[in-house]
Formats: sequence, C-alpha cells, structure tokens
Amino acid sequence: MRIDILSAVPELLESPMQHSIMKRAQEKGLLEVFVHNIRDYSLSKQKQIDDYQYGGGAGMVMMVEPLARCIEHLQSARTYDEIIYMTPDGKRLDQSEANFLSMKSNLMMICGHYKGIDERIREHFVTKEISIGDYVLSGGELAAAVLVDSIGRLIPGVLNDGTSALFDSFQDNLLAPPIYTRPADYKGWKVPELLLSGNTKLIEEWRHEQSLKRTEDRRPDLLDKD
Ligand code: 6GU
Repeated sequence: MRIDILSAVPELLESPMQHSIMKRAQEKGLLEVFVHNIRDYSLSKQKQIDDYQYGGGAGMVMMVEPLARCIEHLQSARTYDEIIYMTPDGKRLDQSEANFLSMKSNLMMICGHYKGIDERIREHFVTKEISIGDYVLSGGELAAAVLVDSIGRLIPGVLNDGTSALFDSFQDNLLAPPIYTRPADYKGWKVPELLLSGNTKLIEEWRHEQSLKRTEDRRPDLLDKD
C-alpha cells in the first residue's frame, strides 16, 4: 500500500511514521508513506498557503491552488482509491472503516490547518472525509497518524503474529479481556490461576466471558452495534 499525506506541518508526521509498527511495515515493503509539504506547491514568492476567508470571519483558510497543484501532481503518477480529508466534521473513524481502507492500494490524506481548506478542494477532489472523534485538534496531522496506524497494522504480514489483529478490541465489537505476563505473583498480586493451567479450552471460555463482561460494563453501546 502507498499512502501520500499532504501537510502544512510535515514535521508532525515524521516520528509516528518512523517507529514501531509503521517502521516495520515500511521496512518489509508492505507500506510506503510519503509526506508532502503543501508549501512546496505554492506559486507565490512568500510561499503563501492560507488566506482570509471571503465573507469575513476569524481564522485563515487553506488556499485552493497549492492543494490542487499538489493533488494533481500526485494524480498524474497514479490513481488513488480514496482522497481523504481529515476533518472534525467527517465520518467518525471506526474499525470497519480501517478494515475497508486496509484493502486499498493508493490512499491520499489531506491535513487541514487553521479554519480548514477551501470548500472547492472538498467538492472537486475529496472522496472521503474522516474525523477521529468528537473533539477539535489544531490540525489533521495527528489524526492522519492515527488513521495510518489503524490501517497499516491490518495489512497482512505487518504484525509478527499474523492472527493478532483479528483478536483486538473492536474487531468483534467486544473489548479485549485482561492480560498478564510474568511474574505470576508480584508482591502478592496474583495472575488468575486458570491462565497458568494450560487448559486452552477453559482459557478461551474465560477470555470470552471477560470480554463480554468488560464490554457490558464499559461500552454497552458496542453490544447493540450491527
Ligand atoms: Cl481529522 N482533524 C481535526 N483538525 N480535528 C479533529 C479531527 C481531525 N478528528 C477529530 N478532531
């Protein structure tokens, strides 16, 4: 999969893409992430990318031209499955959206800043608008990093344990059960006996019960989903 991210602050995306799972996915050749500085596509001498909004009102708007030139430059080399605008008024990201996007080959993500981007970019290029939750961030970069991570880890071969993405919280609309590792007794805090028993069938049953209980307690809304 190839992901192109358009940003006015590309530095915000450097570290998240260069460590842990994103690093491994890229090293294995399963994922390529390219971050483009929108400022490089400004035609003005001062490299301007934002301006006051027509009709008045506080806050700057990202201009059509630099964004359109960057998008068209990328589109001249390949066809994008989706051109995603990261925005708090988009559809809220969930696991089924991440699953859907993880099966694509070429994704573009546009990060807004200031008040947002000129509406004409949304009308003429954007195919999907995604929010990562009901709160406002100062730009789309951190949201794009979240989206890339949620997608990248689903690409087959990215995680070491090929099955583990399937058992995550939300993959079955259930939260994950409690987990433990060594030592079995830390200052009297003991790991549930059953997990040390080696009885895989009983352990599976226990984990499922715990998942259900957690979901009922913490996120009953998930139990009513689809
Ligand atoms: Cl995608 N962008 C911004 N700026 N704020 C957000 C968001 C995105 N998702 C939630 N809040």
